[in-house]
Amino acid sequence: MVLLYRSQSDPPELWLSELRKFIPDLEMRVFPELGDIRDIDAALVWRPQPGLLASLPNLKLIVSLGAGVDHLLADATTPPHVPIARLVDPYMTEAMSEYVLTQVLRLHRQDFAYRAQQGERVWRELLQPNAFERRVGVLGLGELGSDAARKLAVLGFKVAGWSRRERRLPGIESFHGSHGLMALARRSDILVCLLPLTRETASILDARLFAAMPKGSAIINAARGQHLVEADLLAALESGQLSAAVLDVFEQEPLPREHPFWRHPKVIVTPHAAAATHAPTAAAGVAENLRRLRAGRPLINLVDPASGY
Ligand code: NDP
Ligand code: OXD
Repeated sequence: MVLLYRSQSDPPELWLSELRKFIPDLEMRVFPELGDIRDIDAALVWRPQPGLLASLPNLKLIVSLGAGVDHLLADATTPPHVPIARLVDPYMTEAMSEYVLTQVLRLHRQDFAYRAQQGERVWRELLQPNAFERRVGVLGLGELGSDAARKLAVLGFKVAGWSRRERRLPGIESFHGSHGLMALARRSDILVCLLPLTRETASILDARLFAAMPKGSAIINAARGQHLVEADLLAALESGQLSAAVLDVFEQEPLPREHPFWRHPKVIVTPHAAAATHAPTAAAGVAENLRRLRAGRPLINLVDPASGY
C-alpha cells in the first residue's frame, strides 16, 4: 500500500491513474487518510509533516516527489533505516535545461540593459559578444547540470562544470572538489547553480565566490535558496561586482512581499518554477521503484544519506 503526501501541483487522482498505467492493481491512500498504518510500505512525499514517516511501522521505501531530497534529510524524524529514492524524470531535466538556456540567453543578449533602455525610450545598440566569447560555469554536473551544460555548449558557449568527483563530459571543461570551485568561478561570466543542498553546498553562493568571479558577471540559482547568501548577493550587485542575478529559489518561499529582490532592477525572480514535478512524466520512474520493491529487486535513484544527495 502506497501513501501519497502532498503532490504539489498534481492532484492525487492524477498520480493514482498515472501509476496504475504501470501497476494496475496499485492501492493508494492520500494523507491525511492513513487507514491502518501497518499496511503502508511506501510513501511518496514532498515536505512531509515531521514525524509522519517515523510513525509508519512497515515503511520500506520513501520516494521524494522532487529531485531534491534536502527536505527529507533535514528532518531529524525521517527514519534512517528506510531507503530514500529521488525523482529522476527526463522531462524534468528538459524543463530545467529550457529554464537555464532561457536565462543564460537573456543575460548573454543583455536583456536587462535593453529593458532599461526601453523604459527610457533609448535607441542604442550595445556591443554584443558572440556565444563563444561568453564563459558559462555550471555548479553540479548531475542529471540536471550535465544536460544544461551540454545544451549550452551546443549553442556555442564556453562551458565548464563543477562536481564533487571528477567528471568528463565531451566539450565541457571540468572542475571538481573544493579546489576546483574558485578556478571555475574565476572563468565564469555566468554561473549557474544546479547543486543539491547539502552540508558542503549550503551558502556556496557567497561574497568569497562572487569576488572570485569576473567583474560584472552574473548568477542564476535554480537549485535551492539556501545555496545563496542573499545579503552577499545584494552587496555584490550594489558594488557592481555582479551585474545581474536570476533566482528561482529563495531562503523563504514564497518570497516575502517586502523582500528587496522583488523590485531590484538587477534581479529576476521566478517562483520556484524552473522544473516542476509532473505526474504524467514522473510516474514511470516512481512505478519502477514500487515494482522493484514488490519483487525484492534492487531499487533505483537511491540517495546516499552520507553525502546528502
Ligand atoms: P544530482 O544528484 O543528479 O546531481 C548533483 C550534482 O551536484 C552532481 O554532479 C554532484 O557531483 C554535484 N555535487 C554535489 N555535492 C557537491 C559538492 N560538495 N561539490 C561539488 N559538486 C557537488 O542532482 P540533480 O541534477 O537531479 O538536481 C540538482 C538539484 O536541483 C536538486 O537537488 C534540487 O535541489 C534542484 N532542483 C530544482 C528545481 C527547481 O524547479 N528549481 C527542480 C528540480 C531540482 P558528483 O557528480 O560528483 O556526484
Ligand atoms: C525539486 C524541486 O527538487 O522542484 O524537484 O525543487
